[in-house]
Amino acid sequence: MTADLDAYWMPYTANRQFKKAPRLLTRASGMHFWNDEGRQILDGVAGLWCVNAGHARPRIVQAIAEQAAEMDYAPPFQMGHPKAFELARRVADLAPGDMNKVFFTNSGSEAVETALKMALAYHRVRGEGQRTRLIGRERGYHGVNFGGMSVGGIVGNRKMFGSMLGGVDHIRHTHDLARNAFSVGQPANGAELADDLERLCALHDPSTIAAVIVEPVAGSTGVLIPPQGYLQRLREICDRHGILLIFDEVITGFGRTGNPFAAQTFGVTPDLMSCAKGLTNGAVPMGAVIARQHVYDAFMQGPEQAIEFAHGYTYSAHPLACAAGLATLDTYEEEGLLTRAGELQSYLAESLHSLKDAPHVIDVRNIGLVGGIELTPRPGAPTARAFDVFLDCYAAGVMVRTTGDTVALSPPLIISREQIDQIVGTLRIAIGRVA
Ligand code: PXG
Ligand code: PLP
Repeated sequence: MTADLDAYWMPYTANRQFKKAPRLLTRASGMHFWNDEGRQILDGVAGLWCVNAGHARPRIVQAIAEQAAEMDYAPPFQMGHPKAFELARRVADLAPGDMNKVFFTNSGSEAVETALKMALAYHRVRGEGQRTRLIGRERGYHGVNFGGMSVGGIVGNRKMFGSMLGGVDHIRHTHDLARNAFSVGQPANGAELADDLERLCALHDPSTIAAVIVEPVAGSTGVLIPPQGYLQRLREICDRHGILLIFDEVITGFGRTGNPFAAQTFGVTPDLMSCAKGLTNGAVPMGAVIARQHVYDAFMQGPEQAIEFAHGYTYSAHPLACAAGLATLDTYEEEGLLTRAGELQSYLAESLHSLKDAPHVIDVRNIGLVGGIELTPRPGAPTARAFDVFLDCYAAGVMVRTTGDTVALSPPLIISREQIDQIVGTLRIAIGRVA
């Protein structure tokens, strides 16, 4: 097949380089993709952190097909359909504590925008409308829309796009190679970095701060695992000052760290959580914000005919997405996938940390079924070495992902031990081969 590649402006892609040597995927099943030459590729990244149950699971495929025939679309404003309520219930039942209200979006980016707007409106309906400031973290990734980009902290995603949202500030990131390199699981050092939020409280006054948003495990920036005690300390500071805590669980949600949500893995309950990706196993775009009861309750006042939260998307709770979500949660439950990362975590850790002595490797990080291998940048050409590792692995039939000079792994939760060996073995050869 020689497709005309010209018209498609590809997202987050080196378009000219790609179109000279395209990598076209044409089929997927279980743990594998196949490309346009019929070559099989082991998926080490669950597509893009989303296909947690593996590809083209029959139950999910069938649910989508049946729903498309039964009711393709239903308007979500002032109307409902049964599967939206059922999926919200099922998601709420997986979430920790009293996080039991679910607002649907169509992506992680939209979930983030929704959570930030909920936080601002929450304070306003409670008579604290002066809390307008949003706090993110350096190196954070919260999608690509204006709010998420503004609270995000990856310079390459920000620098081209003007002044962004006003009234945003950032706490320090937690990456600390000097103290924490090659930590297995959560690093021991760095809980005190959460105190950086106190610095911003002192600078701006806490009464001006609406919310703090962090990824429990930062994925996009290169897999940063929270230091022991760090998230607890962030929660305490938020509580002390009446600030809402938002966990962006777009990659950590739905089993990635060994529990339905990372909030449960780390024992810290936020006020709002954004999620997406694994919610529908990546099969139909969908995201969600999960809110604690007190957040929802704050909105439920005033006249009953009034719309409480002036926000929503044409495709919120889309029937195909809801059908895919329900079939996905059934699949996770039947196969015990939401806790499987916990069972495989030590196997993955041991396998990954064996790369410690490979050339260029300056750190190995892991939690659940997430791995990060950080390489020394090639002098004068940051990111090039890791990208060459990616290309080498792809040629050898394994798909990994790179961001900066870190190779990231996040395989489907159905992965076998042999397939972990295959990924790490392929990586070892690739890392040895690149200059
Ligand atoms: N928040 C977090 C924490 C994410 O990881 C988003 C929001 C945005 O979701 P959508 O569905 O709008 O893309 C994400 C997405 C990578 C990578 O290389 C990760 C994401 C997206 C693209 C690349 O790790 N995560
Ligand atoms: N732009 C215009 C002109 C619209 O009419 C709408 C929705 O009605 C949107 C943007 C938002 O689209 P969506 O609800 O799919 O996010």
